[in-house]
Amino acid sequence: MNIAEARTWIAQARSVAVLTGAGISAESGLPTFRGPGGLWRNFRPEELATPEAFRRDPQLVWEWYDWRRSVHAKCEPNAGHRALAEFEQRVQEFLLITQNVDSLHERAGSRRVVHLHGSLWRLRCMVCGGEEENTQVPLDPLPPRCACGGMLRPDVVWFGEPLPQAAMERALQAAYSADVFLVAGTSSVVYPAAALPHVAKQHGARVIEVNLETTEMSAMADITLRGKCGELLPQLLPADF
Ligand code: BV8
Ligand code: ZN
Repeated sequence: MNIAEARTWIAQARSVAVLTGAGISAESGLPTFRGPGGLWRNFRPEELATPEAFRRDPQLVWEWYDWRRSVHAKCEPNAGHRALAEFEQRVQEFLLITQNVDSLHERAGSRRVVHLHGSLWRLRCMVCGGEEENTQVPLDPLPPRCACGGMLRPDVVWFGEPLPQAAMERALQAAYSADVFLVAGTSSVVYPAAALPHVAKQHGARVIEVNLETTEMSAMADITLRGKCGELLPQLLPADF
């Protein structure tokens, strides 16, 4: 496993972009989507994280999100999150792009973070569109209500919904200009996020993957590092100036 070569590429890079998925939060105790523990009351995320499911049974979908918020509230960032926060300090041009809806990257100290799929801690009104940060656990009442009386939804991107335009734009710009594109802790099955390393490679980036297992994009990566984010990411840090 060529960690030394990956570390050299990163040390020589002017611009580094990172895409993370649920795997980077696994060591903090958060279940991933498609791994063990990803089910809730035997529902798969694809069955609940949709506008149709919310329209059909907002109470059920809200119970799932309320449960996830309660689990997230007890979790701490891990060494993988902290290593990426360090990257931001040591790499000239750096952007962290995450599919995760948790706030562990920010709590680890990352500032330049793009959330492609929204946030568990932000709610949006179905009537007036108003958005609010809300960290109340458990939520009461459930479903939560807006001051205008409308029902609030989680401000996350459900399957079949477009990603936030500004977030996707920033992520694409970073993919175009990256010398190194690092993909950590994602199964790379969800689009358009999973397209980002391909875009980076087309624009000349070297692609490094960190994952426990082989994924949909392992074959296109220049280096694949098999192991835990919490153990491998700290080993990829460029030396402190
Ligand atoms: C859109 C937010 C269009 C909500 C999420 C057929 C083919 C291709 C695409 C499609 C298709 N049919 C439909 C689509 C499009 C669809 C899609 O990609 N579906 C997939 C399932 C096939 N995409 C969409 O619908 C997107 N929208 O396309 O809109 C459009 C355009 C204009 C106008 C209208 C519409 C929206 C996608 C966003 C969906 N929302 N989440 C919520 O969280 O509740 S997706 C969900 O999956 C999460 O965001 C998650 O981040 C994401 C990806 O999952 P991962 O993060 O990768 O997690 P996973 O469990 O899968 O994998 C974990 C990995 O970590 C594993 O590889 C594991 O080995 C590894 N790991 C575990 N532990 C560790 C580790 N690695 C290292 N260390 C460890 N310790
Ligand atoms: Zn409202």
